[in-house]
Amino acid sequence: MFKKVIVKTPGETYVNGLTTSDLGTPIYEKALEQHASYIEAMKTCGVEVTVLPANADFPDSTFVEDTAVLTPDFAVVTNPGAETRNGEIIEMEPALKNFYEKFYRIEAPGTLDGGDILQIEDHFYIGISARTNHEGAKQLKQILESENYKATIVELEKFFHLKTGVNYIGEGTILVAGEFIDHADFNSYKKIIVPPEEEYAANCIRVNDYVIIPAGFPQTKKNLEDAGYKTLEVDTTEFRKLDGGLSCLSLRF
Ligand code: CIR
Repeated sequence: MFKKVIVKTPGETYVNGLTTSDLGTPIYEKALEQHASYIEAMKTCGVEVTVLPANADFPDSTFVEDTAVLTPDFAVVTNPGAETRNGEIIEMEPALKNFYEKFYRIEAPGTLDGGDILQIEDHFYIGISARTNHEGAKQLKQILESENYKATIVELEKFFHLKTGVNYIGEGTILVAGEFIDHADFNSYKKIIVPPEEEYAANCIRVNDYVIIPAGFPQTKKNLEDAGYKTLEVDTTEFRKLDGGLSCLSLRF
């Protein structure tokens, strides 16, 4: 069960954020509307939402997931791999101090984005990507193992972040796409396969009784509902334009 989430309002510089997509420039007003719908969906799931104010100095800072890895007992402040995003942690750490006493930090030369960290019960999977390097992954693995969690490092081939392609939706089940469908590290889990034309929908989040899914992916919605999950759709077109998905927009704990 999650009780709380932290989100951050997109700033007016959001439209200048990083992207690898060719989907065009986000429309700021629409991003604000979609962000508000995301907060409403979270409230429907029964969590208390802390909304941090926008910071126009960091265009990508609405993607708060990348700044921390949270467990019930401690927080790990990451060291985000994109230079223009690295300073986002300076604002996040004081915000987390309202909820946590015990902190760890990923230190340079280690880099790590929260989007590369997938928790499945007491087992964390740490993706090596363009943002998370081996040193950052090694540091996080050591922290987690010292706290009695399991940790496995996973090399990414194509996906942007680990959770771009694989997410845990509870009951021993993962939602999985592309290179992770037959990946040895995930073979022990039940799988709901996301078809190639809906690959973006692999980034769904289970929040208490619901799976929040991006709007416009009917096959994945059906597959989830057929498997017994209750879904809530949120429109994310303006976040997708900057490589962002549903998980990126919150820290859940
Ligand atoms: C970036 O390139 O960092 C942002 N435009 C997107 C971050 C997405 N975050 C995530 O998947 N956790």
